[in-house]
Amino acid sequence: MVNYGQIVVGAGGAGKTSYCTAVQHLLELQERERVVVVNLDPANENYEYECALDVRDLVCAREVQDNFQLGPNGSLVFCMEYLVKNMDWLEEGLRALQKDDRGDMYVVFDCPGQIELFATHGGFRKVLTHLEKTLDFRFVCVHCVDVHLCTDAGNYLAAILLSLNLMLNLELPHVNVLTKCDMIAQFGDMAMPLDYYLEAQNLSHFVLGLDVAGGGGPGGEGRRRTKVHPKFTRLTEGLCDLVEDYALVNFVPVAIEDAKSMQHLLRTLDRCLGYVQKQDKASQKGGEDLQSFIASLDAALHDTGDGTNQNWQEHFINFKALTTEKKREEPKNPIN
Ligand SMILES: Nc1nc2c(ncn2[C@@H]2O[C@H](COP(=O)(O)OP(=O)(O)OP(=O)(O)O)[C@@H](O)[C@H]2O)c(=O)[nH]1
Ligand SMILES: [Mg+2]
Repeated sequence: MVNYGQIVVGAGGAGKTSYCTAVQHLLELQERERVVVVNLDPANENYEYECALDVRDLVCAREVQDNFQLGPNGSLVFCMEYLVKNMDWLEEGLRALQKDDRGDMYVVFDCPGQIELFATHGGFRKVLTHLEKTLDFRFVCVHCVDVHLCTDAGNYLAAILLSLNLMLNLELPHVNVLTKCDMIAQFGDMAMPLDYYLEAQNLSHFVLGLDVAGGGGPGGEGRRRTKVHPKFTRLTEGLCDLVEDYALVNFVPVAIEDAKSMQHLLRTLDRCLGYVQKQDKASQKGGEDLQSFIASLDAALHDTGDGTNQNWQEHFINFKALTTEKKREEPKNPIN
């Protein structure tokens, strides 16, 4: 039996917890085999998903902070090291979940936003290796990046470098996700079309043509050429070349309320995990409705080709307009 796991990481506030809620919702709608969400963030006190296993039952960041007089970051490092020492707790918890149901498990792991825990700290990789060995897990890393970072060339390059760092440290199949793409309509005219940011190619011209030292605001206003030291320019050029030469980084756009973008991402993750959905559940009661639901999502992906050559920017702008329209239509004080 193989178990499948999404390791959802990303900087603080990138949208990891919201993504976990959305993915649980969509996968349950699709009646996918035994989807569970596990909270691995010892500081996570607000989540809307149904949590099957919570690391805070083992170690809680708030208590660590109070008991050991540590700051918020130090307490998270402590919690991670505590988890590494007690990885049997996680293994047993997952094993217990497995016993409830005989099928394969599909687990979404909601991780802390302190990205150093994954980018430089080696402990988490040990936990993953342990689960791979004992519970036959196949993992994929879902790296969430707030789309807002695209409004600043320097931040965008930093996100790409962080992605490479995570690939090196976690050694997992890796998918970068641009989150909150419904917000791009609010950024006005971005310096480049969304597709450019998704592909992460031909970077030098963009990054060096703009203010790499920061200051570029949404919509491009405030962007300016600043005089930077030639050494800094060469370093930036070198980093851009590195990213382009290896072509390891690209992004998948997502807005959690947009089923089409979520389905597109899930298809990508399925390919990385080697996941094939069993048909038996779907063919039971309600199977036809379910199949047509999935088919309609897939059809939406395929309406302009293979689902990857779409104009996502336009799609998200239309999506935003549609949801705003819908909200306006809803009565402010509904009378029951
Ligand atoms: N518009 C929009 N907002 C989103 C989306 N995804 C997340 N958000 C918002 O982004 C904010 C942060 O989301 P979280 O899910 O808490 O982010 P996180 O990465 O788990 O944050 P930490 O756990 O604190 O690191 C929340 O206000 C969410 O409502 C999205 O697709 N669209
Ligand atoms: Mg979170």
